[in-house]
Amino acid sequence: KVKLTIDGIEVEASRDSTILEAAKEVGINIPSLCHLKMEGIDYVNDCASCRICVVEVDGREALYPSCSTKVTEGIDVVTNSPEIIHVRKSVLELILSNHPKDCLVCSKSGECELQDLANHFKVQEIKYSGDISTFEPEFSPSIIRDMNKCIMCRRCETMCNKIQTCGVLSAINRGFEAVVATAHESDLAETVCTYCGQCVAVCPVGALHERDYTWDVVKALQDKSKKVIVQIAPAVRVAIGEEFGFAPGTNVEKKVATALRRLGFDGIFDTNWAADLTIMEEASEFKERIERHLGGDTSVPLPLLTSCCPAWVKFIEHNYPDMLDIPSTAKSPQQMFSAVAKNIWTKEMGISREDLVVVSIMPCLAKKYEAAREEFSVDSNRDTDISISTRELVHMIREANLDLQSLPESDFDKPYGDYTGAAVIFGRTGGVIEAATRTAYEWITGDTLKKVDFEDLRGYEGFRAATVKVGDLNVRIGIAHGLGEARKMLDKIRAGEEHFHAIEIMACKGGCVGGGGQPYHHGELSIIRKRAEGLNSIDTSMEIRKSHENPYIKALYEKHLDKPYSEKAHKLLHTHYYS
Ligand code: HC1
Ligand code: SF4
Repeated sequence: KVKLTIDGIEVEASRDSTILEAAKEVGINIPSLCHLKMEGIDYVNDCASCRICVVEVDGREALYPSCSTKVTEGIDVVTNSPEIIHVRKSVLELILSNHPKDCLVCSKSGECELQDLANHFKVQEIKYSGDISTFEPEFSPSIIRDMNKCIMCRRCETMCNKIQTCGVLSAINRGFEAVVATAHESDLAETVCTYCGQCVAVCPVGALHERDYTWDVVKALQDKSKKVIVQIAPAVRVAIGEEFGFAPGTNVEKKVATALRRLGFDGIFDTNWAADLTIMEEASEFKERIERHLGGDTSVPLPLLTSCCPAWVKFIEHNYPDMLDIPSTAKSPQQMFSAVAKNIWTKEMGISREDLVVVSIMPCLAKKYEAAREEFSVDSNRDTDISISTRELVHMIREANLDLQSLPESDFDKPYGDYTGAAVIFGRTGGVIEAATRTAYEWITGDTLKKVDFEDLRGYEGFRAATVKVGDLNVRIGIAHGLGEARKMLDKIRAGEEHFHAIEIMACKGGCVGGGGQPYHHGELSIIRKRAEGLNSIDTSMEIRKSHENPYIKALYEKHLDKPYSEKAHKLLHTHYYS
């Protein structure tokens, strides 16, 4: 520990902390635009590029960036002298001089950290006029990059290269030409970008944002010749409330159901229902693979990798083409739901697939890309027509003058609205594999589980492993969240240093609760954990907590698909991967 003073307050701080961190400990929040540290994970963006966080040390004339200057014994720090405030304001004015002045119509308006600071420092005129950067905005299926708004904070670069290890973004050029670009300045769609959206989640301004499809949903809802149904993902229900004054982790699904009904959807369904269906297929595949393996067939690929996260699917396709035999061929819940809706529900309703529009509400930006993958269309008619993020749904709800706080609760529609506890935990790290284990355990052993909670599979370690006893079998399970952690795991498996029977990978920290389409959490990992705990509470409150006991899933198999992993189930519910 070292002792120092900050703005006249005596502070004790650990030797390796920065001035910015030591000040925060005593309630002094030094502003910054580039600094971002996510507690508990190895994410620190401390390139000190914005210079907003400068402070005075021991009365010296030179100012120091507090985000990258370590505390030392006995120093006297001033964070708020009139000179420093003047410098901060000037830096802001300089940033704004090379920034579009379209705040009112910017996608990030109201959530932009630059806008907040300009307001905070009462910047009321743009002092410096003249040329500004002109870059063409770039559209991908999931993400829009508008580099005119980039302030070169480099958060996206750190996230993409160091945390997600995707290596898509890096800063090039100088002056007005300086920009964060992809290799050869190609479009994102031509790179190895996974659309995980984590760069969007940390961008402080409107340079990176989701491709917004809310207007397509509004148009579909107005088209009286179409039936429009909606599915909501597990992680949405414990995060969307944050935008309407609920604490993170509060389950507001029944209020969301009412909001969706008032928006005019013809069927309010739940991706959770399809998560139960996914488990029927994944657990069957796991049982088959492990039994064949134990029977001596070493050609059976192990481990089985759960297959719901489209960002890691793209990641493994680009980076581990030699390992494409390990993912389960089961489609993701989003795509299973839509395949059932377009192929079975339409028949029951007596309508054509062209007359049905399936909308998904996802915590994820990669789901937009997944929905657009060619294999999920029939004659250009997609299974999932439109995928929007949690944030986009917030906008739709507000535009329609609805407020979740005061809306009454209502239920999801049948038959695709009922789910089990196993389904809802899909939205947090370790949840998919825990759900699959509950079912696979009972199918392999023929016994009823006494305790469905597999505590050993829980936690927030980026890459963790546990051995679960399934009858006489010791099943080794690996879990990774965050693509950098996934890379560590896959490298070890490829090198023969780790052997698992089953693994789960989620591209985002915490799993889907930390998805790139969720309300911004500003690096607060505690918010992501509260959302995950919210899902766990829903699970424990449910009467049925195993996917194979969902009566609506059983009915689907009886009526339309014979049994799990049957030929009919394969045709409708399984997919393939491309190298
Ligand atoms: Fe997810 Fe999934 S859990 S991928 O994390 O398997 O997005 O929430 O919808 O499809 O169910 C996301 C969440 C989501 C799918 C499910
Ligand atoms: Fe990198 Fe993910 Fe952003 Fe793509 S979406 S640029 S992979 S952080």
